[in-house]
Amino acid sequence: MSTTATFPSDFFFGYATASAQVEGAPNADGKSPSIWDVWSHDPSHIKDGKTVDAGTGFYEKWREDIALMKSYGVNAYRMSLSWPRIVPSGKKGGEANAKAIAWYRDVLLELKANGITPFVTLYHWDHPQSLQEEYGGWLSEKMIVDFEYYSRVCFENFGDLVENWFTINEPNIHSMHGYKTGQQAPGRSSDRKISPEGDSSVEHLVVGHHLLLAHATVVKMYREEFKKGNEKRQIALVVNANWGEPMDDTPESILAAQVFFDCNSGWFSDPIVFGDYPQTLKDICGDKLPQFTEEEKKLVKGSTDFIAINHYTTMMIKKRTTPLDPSDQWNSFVPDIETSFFDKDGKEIAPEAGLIWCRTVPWGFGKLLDYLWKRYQLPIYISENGITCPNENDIPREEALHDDFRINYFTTYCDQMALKISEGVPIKCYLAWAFTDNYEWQEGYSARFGVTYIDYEDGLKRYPKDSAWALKKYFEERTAKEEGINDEEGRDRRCD
Ligand code: PNW
Repeated sequence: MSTTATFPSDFFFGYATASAQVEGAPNADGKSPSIWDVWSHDPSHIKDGKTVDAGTGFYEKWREDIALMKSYGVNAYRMSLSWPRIVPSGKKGGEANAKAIAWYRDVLLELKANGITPFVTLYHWDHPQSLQEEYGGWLSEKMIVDFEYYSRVCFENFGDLVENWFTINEPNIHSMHGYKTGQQAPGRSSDRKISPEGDSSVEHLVVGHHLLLAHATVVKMYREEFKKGNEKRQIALVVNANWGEPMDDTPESILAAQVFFDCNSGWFSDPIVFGDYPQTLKDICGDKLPQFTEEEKKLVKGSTDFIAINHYTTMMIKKRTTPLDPSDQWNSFVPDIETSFFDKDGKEIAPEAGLIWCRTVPWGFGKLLDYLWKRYQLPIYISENGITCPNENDIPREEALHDDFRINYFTTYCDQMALKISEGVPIKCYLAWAFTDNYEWQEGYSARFGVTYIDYEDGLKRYPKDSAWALKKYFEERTAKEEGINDEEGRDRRCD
């Protein structure tokens, strides 16, 4: 056994995607429309004016994709299930769609046959449009009952093939962009240029509250009825966690950075570990923030088996001194803090990438990992991490395949993770975003996060980027082999 290896032999390495972003086939086999199917059909909502209809064609190309994934040396894959595919009516008691269930089972069996462990998200932002129309989606607590039913259908039909479940992806981003900034489906906002309906002062808080209760309700059901003493079966909430570094060492900046964490990530990760919202969030939101009853606190507290985070970037934080730009997605929630990619001396902390909100700041990832471990004392799973390269969508394919910018991002971020593991932080899993380029929500297909290039002009053909091979080599060189097994077999066994 290698003694210098950084990652233990049971470490999970792989890629992530989400149903709405890759599957395509919006009407196949009895699927009903999701909020993204409907919302993306208004071209004014999407940067390149394109709909989610095609995705990457995963619904057809899944077998080819799993073979490609396998060639990238992974032992894990994170995917999500489509609620409108599995329960087309969306509703409690609604018929479970046998064709959709059979399709997902085929995918899961193919993963298993290739030694790839599935991590399955129940909800990655694509609920049935009918629930949005009937009662406003997550604005209503009726959604909790319907989500519990849909989740039960999933546990009953896939429970034998899946041990690692995620309930909901990034409730913080979904609440903010779906119901405050209005940049993502269902696109509600107070800004009447964007949305005919919505109240940005409160809806995201109500939605967040219902998402937390829905998550906790499903975790309780899973633990009571489906875990069945099998310690390998686990379930968690996926929280988006960027790092906010104080601009300087003044108490104002240190407090501002704490407020940044509490109001973005702590909003969800505090309740599921400690049973209540962070005090800073309560102070800032006042009576707009719903309160948990004593019973709800008990339900929510401890409702995650580990800390799952999607981490993308780091920003410098200080108390606000300039007028607020209402379109600023981070600052609009917490008006009295300012975020920046420039330090106190005006120096850029990292060069621009392909999208304005994400830059390569690996040291911030290290600080976040320390902070999460200190605060929550639970194992950590990285459920997404990735970047777009500058101009990636504007250059010819041949050039885009040489994505050194992304290789630098992945390897420097993984080095931070390795360092923290060596210091004793229990990090168990690294799932990079994304396996392929895909539908990047309000950016359409114009932002490419994949380690696989998709040629949208030519039959959705797949081309591995250099980063796919670089990350494969990175983990091959640093992962311990199982004792008593030679190298090649050791890697195979690791996937069982
Ligand atoms: C995540 N931010 O969203 C989602 O889980 C994915 O579906 C998405 O494709 C991916 O990250 C890339 O965007 C995020 O502003 C949206 O920091 C916004 C942010 C982070 C993640």
